[in-house]
Amino acid sequence: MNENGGDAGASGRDDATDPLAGEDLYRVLGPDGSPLPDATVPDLSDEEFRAIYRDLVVTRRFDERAVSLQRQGRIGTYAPCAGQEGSAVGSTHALADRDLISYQYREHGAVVVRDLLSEYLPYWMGHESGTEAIADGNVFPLNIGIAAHLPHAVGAAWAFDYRDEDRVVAAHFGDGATSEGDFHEAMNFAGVFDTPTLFCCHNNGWAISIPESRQTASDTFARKATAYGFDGVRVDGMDPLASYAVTREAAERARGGAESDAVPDPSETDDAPRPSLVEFVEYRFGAHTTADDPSAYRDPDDVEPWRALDPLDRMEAFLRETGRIDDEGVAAVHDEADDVVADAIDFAESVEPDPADMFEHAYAELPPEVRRQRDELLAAVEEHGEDAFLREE
Ligand SMILES: Cc1ncc(C[n+]2csc(CCOP(=O)(O)OP(=O)(O)O)c2C)c(N)n1
Ligand SMILES: [Mg+2]
Repeated sequence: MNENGGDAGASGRDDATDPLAGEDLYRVLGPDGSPLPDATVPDLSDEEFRAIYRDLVVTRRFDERAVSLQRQGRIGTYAPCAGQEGSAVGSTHALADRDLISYQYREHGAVVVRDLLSEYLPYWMGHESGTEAIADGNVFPLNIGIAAHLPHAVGAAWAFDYRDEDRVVAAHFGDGATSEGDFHEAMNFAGVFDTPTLFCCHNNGWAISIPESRQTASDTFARKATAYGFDGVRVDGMDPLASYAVTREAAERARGGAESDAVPDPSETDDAPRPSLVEFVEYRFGAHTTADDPSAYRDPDDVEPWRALDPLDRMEAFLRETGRIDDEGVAAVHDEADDVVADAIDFAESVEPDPADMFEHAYAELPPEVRRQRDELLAAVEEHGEDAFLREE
């Protein structure tokens, strides 16, 4: 026991610096980035480990710049992800490029792994092209209507199965989304029809100002899978390697095999394809969105303990400790991240939107009333040019 009454963490660190100490969840790295004594480190090449770190750093840099761009009026409302990069990046590295990602609005790391930052950033500037382009990288447009994407994600997974395509769908959503009917309908359908779906629940403790304790009376979100007849697993979502291992295992199960023994699989039955629920336990360091002030509902001091689990620091420490990166390598990754994000911003700011785009993508054929509105807009642009959009003083 230490002076705070807790046992020292398995990493040798004091529990007081580990908000997940004592939690029953899957971990590879301790808070200080050292592999835990009994952990199985995923069998990846040096390049793959470094690529995970690089994507974490790019995602963090993107996040910092996006918040700054919003403050300058250069993008619209933005949902920061700092603190949650480990789960989005680690889980996406565990998928094949052909696998589909369907996400809420905070898992930007998945888009970074798919190398789609330039294509994606225009979305946050209000350009429809930002959602259209990422579809080419097997990423569904992000979804703000909470949980509404989950039945679609299950439908896509069912279609892959039906067509005998070896593809799975990783559907990301928050703890708050689990209170929506769509979540339950999607989980139920996936369980009954064995769709190759990975339900990735990002439990960051909050749904805007609603704490986890008011979201559910279940002791964990992972447990909810039991009611639908498949497995749920809890993982440290701020540990990129644990997030990788658990997603890898879930993807293999969804494909109808369970080759990896990295994560204990309580079912261990046959090789029938099965969906899974993965609860990534994590924390958002910043505001819900740039329109939110978290000090209205949480004590800023509550955030500090979670910074000890920063996924970037842990991955960097792991790479250093295992001789996979040095000061020079770390500096090079940061320089590259600065450049990648700066290029994405330059690209996004060069997009010249066509106002008529706002009528695209919702309907294959425009209903008469919407067509009339589009024609009116086009006529106004024709007559007044850009001035058609200026408000009269
Ligand atoms: C159907 C629906 N209801 C309410 C909202 C308003 N809303 C936006 S974000 C949010 C909280 C979602 O919390 P969670 O699923 O935990 O995701 P997080 O923001 O924490 O990543 C709510 C209620 C919405 N967008 N859609
Ligand atoms: Mg949440």
